[in-house]
Amino acid sequence: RFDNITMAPPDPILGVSEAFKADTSDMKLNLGVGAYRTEELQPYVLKVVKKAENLMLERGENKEYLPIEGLAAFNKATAELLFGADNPVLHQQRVATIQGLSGTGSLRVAAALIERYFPGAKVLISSPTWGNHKNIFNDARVPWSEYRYYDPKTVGLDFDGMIADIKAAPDGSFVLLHGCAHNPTGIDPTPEQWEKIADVIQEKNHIPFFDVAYQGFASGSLDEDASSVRLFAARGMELLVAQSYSKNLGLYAERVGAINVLCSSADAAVRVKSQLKRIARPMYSNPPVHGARIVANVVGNPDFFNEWKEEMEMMAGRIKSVRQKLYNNLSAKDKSGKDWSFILKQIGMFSFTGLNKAQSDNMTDKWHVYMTKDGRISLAGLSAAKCEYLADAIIDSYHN
Ligand code: PLP
Ligand code: TYF
Repeated sequence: RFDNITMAPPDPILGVSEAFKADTSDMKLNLGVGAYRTEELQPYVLKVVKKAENLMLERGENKEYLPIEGLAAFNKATAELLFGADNPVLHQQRVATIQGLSGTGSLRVAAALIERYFPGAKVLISSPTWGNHKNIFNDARVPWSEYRYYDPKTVGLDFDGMIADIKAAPDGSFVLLHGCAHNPTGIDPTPEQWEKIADVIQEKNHIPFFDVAYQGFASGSLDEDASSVRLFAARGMELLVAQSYSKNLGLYAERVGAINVLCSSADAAVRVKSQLKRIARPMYSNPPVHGARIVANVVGNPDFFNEWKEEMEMMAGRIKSVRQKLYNNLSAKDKSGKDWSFILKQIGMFSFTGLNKAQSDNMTDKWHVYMTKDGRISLAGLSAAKCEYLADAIIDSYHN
């Protein structure tokens, strides 16, 4: 009976926010969850989102159910943002797109598709990766294994290890790739490395599976951040993409995202879409409308679209500026001669500091800096005013 159910462990990322709330220190700083904060460390609703919502309210749109595949205008907009509106794969109607419950829900539906139509196929995931990836594939009963990604010696990419592990996997595996701004390391392959990754995946008949949770947030440019996916698509490969609007439009709680399956023909795309709908129906029937309408309105209106891009650049720019400021403080204050330049090489919301678990515990226990125990800090939760304090905390934790 229910009495026999044991306690589940807390989420290693979202659990950090719970611990932060309970801390009464004035110095406390939440660098756990990847959520954008203003310089005042407050949550931020994009101005363009408020404008779109006002417009929606004025229009008095209804709350009828969406179809299983979601809002048509959203699905069109999201595939165009990802592939580029003039990409031949769209004109050829080779992409099956359905709206999903943000990045997580989209990954889960894609995982169910793999489980159903590729029985026994393995998903290769990077080591390390976003903590929820393993949960998603475990729950979908999709076997997975890890490929090398992070090299602690260089605090950079273990490119040779990555390639070797992708080569060693059984032919026809799925390779989960972070489209841009790898979570948690902030380390992305270079364009030349992406080409080599595509070579090996093609050679091995693997299927790339992109998780795109930060489009526009890494470089500040939507197109540049989609270049990895577009490079694979241009090679004529089939691929899967899960998209999220949590970060780039700040729609975290609205749960808006999409599953895209690039197929080899328009006919296959129609069939795949019918099966995606079949998977979604008994899971949640149909997705929520509000966030999808916001995306469709923002992308569909040139003024709004430009405003969105400006706000994304502003957010990405603020993160870059605290990244630089943190580096400056670390370099100036640390007398050990340690090279901190890896911090500047990382991109996106996060920085992988290289702090181990005991050092990360020191950050929290002594300095009230909340972060995940793998040494990741969310720079989106850091203000310019707190950079010096954070540098002191990191240096103290490193050398103790
Ligand atoms: N994938 C990665 C790599 C992430 O960092 C996140 C978190 O933002 C997600 C997927 C999905 O998040 P959400 O379900 O909020 O879209
Ligand atoms: O890695 C992060 O911080 C974000 C947010 O279960 C997040 O991706 C974290 C945990 C989670 C869902 C989202």
